[in-house]
Amino acid sequence: MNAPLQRVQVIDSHTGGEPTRTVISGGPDLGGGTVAEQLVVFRETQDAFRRAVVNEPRGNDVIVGALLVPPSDPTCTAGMIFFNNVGYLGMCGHGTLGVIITLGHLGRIQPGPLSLETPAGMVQAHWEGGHRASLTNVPAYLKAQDVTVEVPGLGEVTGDVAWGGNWFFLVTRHGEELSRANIPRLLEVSGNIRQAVNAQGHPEVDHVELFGPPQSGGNSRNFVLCPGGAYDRSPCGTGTSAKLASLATRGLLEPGTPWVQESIIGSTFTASYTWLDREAGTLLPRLSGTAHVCAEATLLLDTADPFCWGII
Ligand code: PYC
Repeated sequence: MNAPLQRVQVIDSHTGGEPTRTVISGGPDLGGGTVAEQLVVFRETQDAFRRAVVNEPRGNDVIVGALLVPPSDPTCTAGMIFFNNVGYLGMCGHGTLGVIITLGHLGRIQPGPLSLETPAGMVQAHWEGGHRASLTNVPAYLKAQDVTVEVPGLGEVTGDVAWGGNWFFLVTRHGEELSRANIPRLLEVSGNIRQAVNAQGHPEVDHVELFGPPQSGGNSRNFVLCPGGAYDRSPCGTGTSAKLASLATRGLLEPGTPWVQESIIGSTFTASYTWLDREAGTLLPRLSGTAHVCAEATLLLDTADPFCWGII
């Protein structure tokens, strides 16, 4: 007799074009504890589930998964573990906005404030009702300013290493045009930059963010290379937070002043910050953006399927 199918209920949303697949039931029991502890169990014992949800044939390289888990802090509405085609994210800004809009769609939250627990820490958020939500991210900071690396085919490239919930290398002077037509070239260039940054003293960096002039009335346009080789269709919440850390530390943006970050496809996040500890250079980024639900689905996991656990 065939083994019964495992049914996994998901809601797909997109935040400024960047997809989030939220697992609302049928996921693994990770045994409780903090969300950081549950991530360890997920990674060590249930990694096949990650692949089954976001990799082909059910998913693709762009989708970020969000597993809802019990929070350890009773004041939190939910815990969230974000994952992608190659692993796990400490935090995800677009994903958090997607989860909030999904929870609203399910009737599990009312407009107003809510707290969410992630492996990188607590996130305070606010659902406006409808499609707009905002969040105060985990603390961001600039780790290393003006790091110069030698990139094969490009020469010397200088950027900042910053944390915004994930690690970023932020580059303003790169000589590339930030347009959709140029995306294949931007993927190649940013991939080469990441390799050079990793090899030259910063193995933690897994996202590369290129900046250019605004094209839709914002302050700046970006292109963000994600860990699994896809580019972020949204302006990247953690990347925008890292950018705020860079601007704030350089004295280029005052606390509370809005910074409108455009993505490579023209979607926007509005961001600002307050200092958490000015001496230590840590700040609290606040981000606001819109997300839309676009599918309710049941994934079927059939262990007789040779690609049940995703194409690696
Ligand atoms: O919005 O933080 C973000 C994010 C990280 C990777 C893709 N999006």
